[in-house]
Amino acid sequence: MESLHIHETPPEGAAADWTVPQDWAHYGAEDHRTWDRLFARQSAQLPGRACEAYLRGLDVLRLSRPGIPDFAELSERLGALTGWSVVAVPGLVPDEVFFDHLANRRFVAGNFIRRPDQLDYLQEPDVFHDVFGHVPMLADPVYADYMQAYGKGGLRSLQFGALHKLARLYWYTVEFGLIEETGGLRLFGAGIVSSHGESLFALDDPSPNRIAFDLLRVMRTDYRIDDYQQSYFVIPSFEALLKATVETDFAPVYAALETLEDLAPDAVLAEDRLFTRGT
Ligand code: HBI
Ligand code: FE
Repeated sequence: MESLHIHETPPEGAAADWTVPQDWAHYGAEDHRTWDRLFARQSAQLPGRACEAYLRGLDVLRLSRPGIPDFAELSERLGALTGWSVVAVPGLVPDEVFFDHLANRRFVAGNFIRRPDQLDYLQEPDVFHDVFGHVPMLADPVYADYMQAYGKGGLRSLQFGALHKLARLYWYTVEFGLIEETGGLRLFGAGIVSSHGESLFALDDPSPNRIAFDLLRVMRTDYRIDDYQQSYFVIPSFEALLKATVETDFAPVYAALETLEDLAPDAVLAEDRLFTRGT
């Protein structure tokens, strides 16, 4: 496994935009078996936990077919729904490359899968995290718009030197977001839905805070990348999330953030609207 460093130039065999051929034929039987094991385990526990849009995406993209999906086939189905395509990359790509792909409705997905001994945690996003975790949501038109808006915002944030603030928005929504539905809180963050333990912990465990989403609050809040989250943010709808991103002029938001101190992942403020206060 290569370390979690981001190369300055595209690795051997990658294009200038860091994409590589998925080369679906290169996967071995063990790779497909790992996908099937992860898929079976997660899809058994997501009904009643994942949000409606996620479950719909899983269904309409026919991701339950055995084996690692072929990105070309997947992109045809996804493209017809929301104009998004799935392109293969060898691992984490530099932020500005990542944002440019999102801004052009291309989702970058790792072309490798974790080893059987890494079933429960790996550092870099592999094809299971990216395709099982992120792609079903891209079949939802409103979320598809949000992801493109995020990419465009990311490119703009580079001019303000505010990437790390905007990365928190990605972290607390796209990776670890919760949404309020009639049946209760539901998962939509890819990091949660693709995780065996966290897809239970994020909804059931009393220890994390569950706080109503607020753009500035999220962009002030630091996060940890190596453990379950200490706080989850809850959006009322994807329309609200899209609105908060496309209708906001981020210049004053970045200016305001300069005057507000960062918050620890487990912080709770008096003005927070809490669904649950963590233990
Ligand atoms: N690269 N391949 C890949 N996948 C990601 O999710 C990703 C990335 N580079 C940067 C990144 N995510 C985050 O820093 C975003 O917040 C920008
Ligand atoms: Fe991810």
